[in-house]
Amino acid sequence: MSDTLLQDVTDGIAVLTVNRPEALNAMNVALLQALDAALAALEGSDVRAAILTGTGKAFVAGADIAAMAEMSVADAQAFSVLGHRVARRLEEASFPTLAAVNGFALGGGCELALACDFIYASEKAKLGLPEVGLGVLPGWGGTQRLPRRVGVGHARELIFSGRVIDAAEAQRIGLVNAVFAPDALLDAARATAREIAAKGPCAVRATKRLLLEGPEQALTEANAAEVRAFGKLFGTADQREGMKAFLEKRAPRFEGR
Ligand code: DAK
Repeated sequence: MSDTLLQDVTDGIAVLTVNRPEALNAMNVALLQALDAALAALEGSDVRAAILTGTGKAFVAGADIAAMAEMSVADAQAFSVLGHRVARRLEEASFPTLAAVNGFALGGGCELALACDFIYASEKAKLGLPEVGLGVLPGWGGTQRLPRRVGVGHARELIFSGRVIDAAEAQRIGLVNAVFAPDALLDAARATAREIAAKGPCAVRATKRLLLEGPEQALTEANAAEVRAFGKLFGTADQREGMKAFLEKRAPRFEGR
């Protein structure tokens, strides 16, 4: 783990904290590589939920503009590919990922939050995709994930204007699920992560995949995938334990297999 990315794993919940406050946690290549490696390492571990957050007054204030300013076309493409890979890791992780947006989540920072399964925000959060003001465009999936999250109308307005919105507005349009006092944000994220972690991991994992892949499929195909996934869970110890525990009126002890 690098100094600029802190990691804590407690009781099956990973908290990844971007820790480059002097640059408002702007993402450079080294930081993206550290996040990529950390997320890769969590796969296959017993982690059941992960929280992404930042140190100081920013979640992530975007891709590192100072680093990007000098990039060639080839460098920029490689940077975009790396950012996309990290976003995909958050989105396709075998456990739910939650962005705890503690402050600025701009540009690439907003895009990383959008790649998480859902977003909680502090009352101090500011979110937006201001790239067009820099003469570029959201390069880590923002043009695709923002409309899927908030609808095309809000996405077009935010991306074309580059406007930065506060937490209340972000909640109103469905970009963030809930808003908390700054001191309460991480506790709230952990509490939800604990709720998730207590559920059947095989079921949560299968559900995450259906939710991710379904919108790309025809409804009949997506429903057929749900039927297959539902049946498959009956081959897991989690399903037997979950139902047995209910019938025995006790809490289940899931093993994720
Ligand atoms: N990059 C680098 N440094 C940054 C930064 C960033 N995104 N954001 C802030 N910083 C640095 C500031 O330069 C300053 O450094 P020093 O001057 O102290 O050395 C320090 O963080 C503190 O920032 P401020 O002094 O500006 O703090 P304020 O509270 O006054 O203002 C702010 C906070 C968030 C409003 C302001 O810092 C700001 O506007 N930052 C830029 C936000 C932004 O535009 N973010 C989007 C970045 S563009 C692509 C790949 C990726 C992307 C696009 C294309 N391809 C390759 C296709 C993604 C692009 C982006 O994310």
